[in-house]
Parts: sequence; structure tokens; C-alpha cells
Amino acid sequence: MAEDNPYLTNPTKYNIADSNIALLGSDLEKRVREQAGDREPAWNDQVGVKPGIQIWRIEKFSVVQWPKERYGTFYAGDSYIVLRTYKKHKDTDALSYDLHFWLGEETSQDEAGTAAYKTVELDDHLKGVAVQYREIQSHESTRFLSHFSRFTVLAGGISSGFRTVVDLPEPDVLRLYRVSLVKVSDRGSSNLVVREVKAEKESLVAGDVYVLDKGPKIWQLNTKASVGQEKFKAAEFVRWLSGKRGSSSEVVVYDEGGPGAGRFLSELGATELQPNLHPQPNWDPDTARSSEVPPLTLYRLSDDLGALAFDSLGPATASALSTEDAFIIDNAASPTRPTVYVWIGAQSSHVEKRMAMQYAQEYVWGHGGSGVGGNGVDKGVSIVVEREGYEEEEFEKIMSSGL
Ligand SMILES: [Ca+2]
Repeated sequence: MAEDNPYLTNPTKYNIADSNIALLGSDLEKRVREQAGDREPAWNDQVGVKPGIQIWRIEKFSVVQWPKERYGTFYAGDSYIVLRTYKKHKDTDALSYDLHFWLGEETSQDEAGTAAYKTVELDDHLKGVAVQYREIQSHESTRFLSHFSRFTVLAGGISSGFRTVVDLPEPDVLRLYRVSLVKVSDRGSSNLVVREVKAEKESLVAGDVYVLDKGPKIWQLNTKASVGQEKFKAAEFVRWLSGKRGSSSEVVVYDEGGPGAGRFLSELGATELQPNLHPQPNWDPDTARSSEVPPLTLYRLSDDLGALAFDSLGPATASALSTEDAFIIDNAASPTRPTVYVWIGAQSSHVEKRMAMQYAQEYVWGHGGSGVGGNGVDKGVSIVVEREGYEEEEFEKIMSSGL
């Protein structure tokens, strides 16, 4: 389905490695404002009024409601806004919010900028009490993944039209999915994550389960390093996929090293799996901040002296957070939950509140380099905005151990 979209005929890719979102005061911001108008119709009285998930996709410069039946499925070519409304305490009426914007690896700069801008706007609509998160494809926070019992990322996007995972592919089509379980809570519950990857041998890495969709045939490969629950959940996904097609696809399950597994590999021109160079660390709250982790570093964003100033305060100290300013706390070196936090004081100025996320993005961009464990900050790192008085438990835990 070709879409009449003047902005996407030649989209500028939002390249995480080489660019940042210089949004406020930029030409992009002006264009977003012009296109969107002052009042966003999507932020109406149906938004954030009862517990549940709400999702919008950025289309051109607009915020468009994402169909409920597609919740949990994201396209690498798009940007989305995800709002989770919940009650922190079940006995009260007060609602809390997790507000995420998710940027696919192939999304355009315009879409990414619009998503970031509209997220701040939605937070304003919610009276500024949401916790905001920037999510980058393949670097999603566990908080984000915990909202979806099955989280799926497909290739393509708005410019290439809809395709669902169950669309029956052409008989000669090969689609490869990497299926893994991701721990989403400290109590050990796990959600299924399905990512479409290039159907080529380089994509086959030890440690997960792969599903090769050949249309009439669906093959599952359990690698040796995959865990039992992963295989089980992947089989559930395969059964669902086949079931959606009226069980017309023939399903075969292979185990790495077992009979026939070579057939799966050779279909992609491989003879063996690639070694997993970046195994996912296991989340253990007790060792979340071990002694090897560098101390948290703290930055202050303040316009108290007129112009907006961004200053390093060095290692975090307990007294440094003040209610009159915004702060950036770099916990990107955490081996388990690398995050850059933005903390916004209740008495901070309008400009400080508005600019904080942008400064965090520029900070991440400017410090990008060797990534987790090194001196730099992984460009895909989660950015989380915490408002004074509405902080997440996780943040409080990190601050109390770091300060
Ligand atoms: Ca201030």
C-alpha cells in the first residue's frame, strides 16, 4: 500500500550512531509545531483516565491511534508513543503513568523528533506526573518490555505499508525471527520478545531460538544455549502463527546438533551458529551496583542565572539534588540496567523541564563511545525522566546506593 506522504518519499534515517535529536529551537521543532498546531487532538479526555495501555504511531507529523489488535507489534521503520496508566496503590484513585517513546532503527529523523516532542506534550497533558522513557529498538528498558506479554518488532513501517506477522508470505519468502525470553521483573517473570532479523547466516547467534517462516513451512531451531522456557514459549509463538493461517503451515522443530538441524542452517547458508559475543547479563538486584561499577555522575541543568547552564557536579552527593533545578544522573555503567536518568525538581523552571530530555539525549550522544563497561555511554541507553515526588522505586534504590 503506497502512502501519499511527502515527508517520507526520501526519509532521513534517524541514525542513532551519528546523530542526535537537536529538537528544541531547531528547524525540526518549528516544522513539528507548524504541522501539529498548538493543540494535539490525540491528547483528549480518553487518554490516561483508566488503567491500561494506549499506543500511538507517528505518521507524518501526526499522532495516530494504533489499533488495539496490533498492540505489542512495532515496525523498525516507525516511531511510537506508549502510555501505561496504572494505580500504584490499589486502594487509591490516583493514577500513575509510564510514558515511553520508542524509536525503530529505521525511523526517520522527523518521526523521531515528533515522537520526542509529542511525548513531552502528553506529559504536560497528564499534568507532568508521568515517568518518561526514551526507548531505542533493541535497547528497550525492561519496564517497557514488561508492558507486553509478547513484544514483536517487524521489518518495514508506515512507508512500506502494513504487514502483519501472520500475513501468508509468498511461497519463496524467507522470514527469520529471533525469539527470546526477557526477564521483566525482579521476581523473575519473563516476557516473550520476537524480533525479525535478516534472513542470513550472520543473524544466527547461539543462545536464542530461531523461527524460519517459509510460508507453507515454519521451522523452529532451538540452539543449545537456549533455555527450556524459551523453547516452550517459541513453540507457543509458532503454534499461534500457524493457527492464524488455519494451521496450513507445516511445523518442524529442530534442536541444534540434533537430526535435521543442518537443514535449518543450510537454508541460510550457514554451517554453524555465530558465537554470542554479548550475552545478556542476568539481573540480580543484590549485585546491581557492585564495587566495580563507577560512581554515578551528576549534572545540573539550571537557568537560575539567566542563560540555561549545564554543569557537571562530579560524583553524585546526597545534597546535590535541589528542587529548583533539573539534573542528569548517569548510571549508564550499570552492567544490568544501564540508564541515564533525568530528575526534574518540583520547583524547576518551565525551560528546565522542557529542555531536560533534550539535554539528556545530547549528553548520551556526546558521551557515546565504548558503551557499557567502558568510559562511554551506549547510544541506545534508556533515558528515564523522573519527576520529584513521582520517582520510580528503581531510581530511589539506585540513588540511595549511589549517594
Ligand atoms: Ca531552576
